Amino acid sequence: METLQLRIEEHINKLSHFTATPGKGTTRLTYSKEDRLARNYIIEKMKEYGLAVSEDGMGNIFGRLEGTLKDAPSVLIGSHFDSVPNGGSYDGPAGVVAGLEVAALFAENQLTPKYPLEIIALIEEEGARFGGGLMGSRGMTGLLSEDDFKNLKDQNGISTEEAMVKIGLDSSLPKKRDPKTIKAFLEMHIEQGPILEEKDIPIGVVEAIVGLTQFEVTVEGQAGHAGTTPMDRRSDALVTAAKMIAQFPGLAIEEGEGTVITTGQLNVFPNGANVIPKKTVFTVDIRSGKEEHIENVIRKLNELIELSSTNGIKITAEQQLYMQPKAMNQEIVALMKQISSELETPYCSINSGAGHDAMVFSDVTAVGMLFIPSKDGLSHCPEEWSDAKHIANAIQIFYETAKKLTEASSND
Ligand code: HGY
Ligand code: MN
Ligand code: MN
Repeated sequence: METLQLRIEEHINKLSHFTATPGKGTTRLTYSKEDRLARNYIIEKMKEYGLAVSEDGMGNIFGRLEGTLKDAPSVLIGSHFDSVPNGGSYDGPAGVVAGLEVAALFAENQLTPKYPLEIIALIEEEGARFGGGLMGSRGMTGLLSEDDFKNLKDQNGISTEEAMVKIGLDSSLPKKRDPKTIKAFLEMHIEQGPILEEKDIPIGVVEAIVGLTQFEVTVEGQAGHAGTTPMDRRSDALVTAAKMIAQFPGLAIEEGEGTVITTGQLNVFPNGANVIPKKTVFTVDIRSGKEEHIENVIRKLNELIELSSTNGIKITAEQQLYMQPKAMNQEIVALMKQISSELETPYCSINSGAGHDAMVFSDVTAVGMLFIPSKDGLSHCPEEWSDAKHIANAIQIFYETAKKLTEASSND
């Protein structure tokens, strides 16, 4: 197997060890000790590949290859390196590895870019620790303000800044980045669905990313004794939540056109087998290719909240994230399709049902995204797997794309 694929497998394998749940998938929460171990590895590789390393005030990692043009905007290539709980080894890290290996190819071929090349490893894309998600890119583009960042706390009440200090990060560093310093952002990601594998096509050129919103809903009732409280005298927060959640799939199916809705998190308080639940907190994740469908489902969710707030039950909903559907930059899409053809790598156009940092950066710069096949279409689970040869395909396409976008030339 060629050395590039071996290096890719080595990177993925090494990063997959930095997990809080060994043997049960990747659990790498932002600013955890597993974050620190993965960060050390990424920084070590950036330095090995000749990049100048820096971190910003949220802990995003940048590996920079200086360009010959003074004060020129950079071409960024990368993805995130946090994970969902018990997730896979490729969601995020595959894109960071792709960036690292493009930098390695620049070094191997002694290329000097006119526009700087920056490899980027982003934090808290999944939102598994602080909620919402896309935190690293939203902080860089100003979509997440300094105050909002500081006010974020995890489920144990630990703030972002406290957690950063614990792993030696400096939250006083700048967070928002001047959009004029970015020329383009390229992200490679696993498809996380079945399309490319079923079509047996190694590369998906992403045309658009669905819009998405996330809510945290809190249902408050009255705790009580499971044995002595008559059924007609209860304000049961879990029964109310369950009745609401059972109706969510119908809202998305009614909306149609690929609209989806998911409750991934549900916490019960005080969570005693013989205690009527006083409070439940659950998440609602709504996505669609068209914004009108998202807005319709939000309206129906609010109507359901209204209807369910009876018999001593109080319900509040906090919107943690709202992103409109985003189209990728058509010039970069066309360039990557042309390069794929020149490299004789089959490709197809594809849309993303998953959210990505690329959708945030598309507000401020030209963005391009490539997908590679996911085995059995699985992701966000330990079974997640992609072939190193597919990652190598994407690296070759990004390498040629980055050469053009940075106007690199060989200095031999
Ligand atoms: O939820 C998503 O679409 C992504 O995995 N953060
Ligand atoms: Mn993910
Ligand atoms: Mn991801």
